[in-house]
Amino acid sequence: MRPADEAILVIDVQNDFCPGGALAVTGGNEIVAPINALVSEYPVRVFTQDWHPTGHLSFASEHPGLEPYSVTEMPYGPQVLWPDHCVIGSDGAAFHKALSTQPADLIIRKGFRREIDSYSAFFENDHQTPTGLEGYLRNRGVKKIVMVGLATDFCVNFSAVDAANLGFEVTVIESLCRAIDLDGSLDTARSGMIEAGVTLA
Ligand code: VGL
Ligand code: ZN
Repeated sequence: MRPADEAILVIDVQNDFCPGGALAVTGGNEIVAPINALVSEYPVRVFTQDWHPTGHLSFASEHPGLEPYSVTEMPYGPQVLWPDHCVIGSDGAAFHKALSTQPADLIIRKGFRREIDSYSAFFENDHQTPTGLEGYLRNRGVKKIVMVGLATDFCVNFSAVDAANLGFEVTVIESLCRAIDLDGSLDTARSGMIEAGVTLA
């Protein structure tokens, strides 16, 4: 078992981000078995779930004339418009069926307000509204966080940068993540994470 101040954060390993899903990430399913094995080594285990109401404003379908994967301006800044995905209660929002979720201490859901997206497990996309995860981890004495999951360049990236800025020591295990890679977004994400002091392993 790893030391008591180390947590693993398993990000958005959900059907819609795996092959066959609404916002499929290539190879998303390949990381499930090795993540299951790694989780058991950590004393603190948190999983996240992207969890949107129908009609979420990150869905291109709510913006007539705009296509999925285009970018629009929201009150909180630029927002990529996605295919409808991870709708609350849908099969797409469920965890991949081979992911062992029983070991999770906490499952945190994000993106549940129609007007604002939340890539990060720590703050919504206004970079101000907290999800509560920071308090949970601090209360449990966590200092170091290892992150795995989907997608490297969106939810993993935003979570890692926020956690580093909050003062946690963060490692992203890239081999246990998969990326969407829109217009070079993976390279941008990698540079941003490195700049924030995240270790890419
Ligand atoms: C994600 C796009 C939209 C992610 C979530 O989990 O990386 N990406 N919602
Ligand atoms: Zn989403």
